Amino acid sequence: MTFSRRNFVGLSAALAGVAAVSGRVQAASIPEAVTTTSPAMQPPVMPQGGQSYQPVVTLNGWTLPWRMNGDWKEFHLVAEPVEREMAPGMVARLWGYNGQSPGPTIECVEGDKVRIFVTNKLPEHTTVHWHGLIVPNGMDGVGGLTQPQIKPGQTFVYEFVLKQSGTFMYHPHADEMVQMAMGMMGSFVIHPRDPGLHRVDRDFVFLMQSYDIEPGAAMPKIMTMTDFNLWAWNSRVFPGIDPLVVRRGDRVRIRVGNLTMTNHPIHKHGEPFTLTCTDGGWVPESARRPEVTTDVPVGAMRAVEFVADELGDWAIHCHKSHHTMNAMGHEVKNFIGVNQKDLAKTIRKLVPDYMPMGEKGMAEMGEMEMPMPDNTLPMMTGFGQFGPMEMGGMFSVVKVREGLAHDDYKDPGPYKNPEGTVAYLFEGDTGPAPRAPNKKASQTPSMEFNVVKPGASHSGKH
Ligand SMILES: [Cu+2]
Repeated sequence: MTFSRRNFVGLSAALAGVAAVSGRVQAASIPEAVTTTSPAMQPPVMPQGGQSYQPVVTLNGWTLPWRMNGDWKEFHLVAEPVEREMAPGMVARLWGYNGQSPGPTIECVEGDKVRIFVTNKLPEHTTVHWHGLIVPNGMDGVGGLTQPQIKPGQTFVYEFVLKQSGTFMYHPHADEMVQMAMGMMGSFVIHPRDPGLHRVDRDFVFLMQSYDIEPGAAMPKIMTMTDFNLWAWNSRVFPGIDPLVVRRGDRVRIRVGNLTMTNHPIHKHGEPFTLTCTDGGWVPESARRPEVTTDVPVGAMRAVEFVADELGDWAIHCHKSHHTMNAMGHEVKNFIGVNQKDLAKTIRKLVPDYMPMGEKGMAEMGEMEMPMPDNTLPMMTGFGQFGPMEMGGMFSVVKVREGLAHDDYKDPGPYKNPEGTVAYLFEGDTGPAPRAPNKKASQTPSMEFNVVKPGASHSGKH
């Protein structure tokens, strides 16, 4: 059954008078604010009350439990300062909801009547905007424009009926620059009322953040506009991001939202995917096309789907190479091809354990995991079964395995490649060594240049 707009308007008009009154009476009791301090991925919350859908799994996150009050689904969000482990070895002091940043995922069904209590435990006022949702104007959460701000200590109530299905998010619309830079956001997923529509076997969701946290510090700098040093998925960076574990043959959806200051081309290895949903709704079949990278613009969400046919450990990452690195990236110069031996000797007189870096590229940093100040992460890190991975930031792995239980999201460990299917070292005769440049020949330039002296008349030769 689909929920037609006309039925819907009739229904809500009929209920409007009643709902306005009973809403306030019902809202007199606040549901418990469930909270968590763990960055570990929590199992999905199975549908209740006769509803049917494949629940989403939030990477390194969780789904907010609700209670039924009459026919209203009631949630309680608490905006508050939180501590978030971004990866083992680094904890950030952020702002979020219900103990974590991002906040818990709100998961509903098209047609649900939702009542969301928002308690403000921040030191300043806030609001919540329901990004992409069609709500009455006064529920849109734009501080000053559609409601008074929620002052510290106050609780506000948002009430609306969900008219759409798809992929959405929530975030403050009050002192946005600060509050989003501090990590305040969460996913909002609405399943179609018809459980057969857009059905998948596994459904993942995460939001992207950028932080500027100096090595050794824990608070993000909120004035940064471009030079962020931590690129995060659900306020985690590689190797702290959960793998996306799927069973071979599963139809898989990955929903990604972007609340950073730049776009992120999200790229998956393995098999192509199809863009099926944005925060504006479902993409019509006729407009879908296969891709292996989908760009997620600022302030947008994208959902892609694929059937996981190919077994293995398939990388999924932002294709901007600086976004798959962690902090310390800015001050590093390019030393490729520079012999630093003499320089190193001189510096070691002043700094005994100075080590020159980057002579042959940066890969050696991934291998060594240099000593660092407390509470920061290596720029390039992570180890796979074949060695250092030299990654950070927005990177994870889609792990496709045979015969998993349908609700098994545990990391199955590294993929066991069938014999003879891994790139291997050539051990035969490599033939003559690459020709060394011939001194005599090198005196002749390999390219000809026409030098035109300033002031001299141009010869007209092209
Ligand atoms: Cu990126």
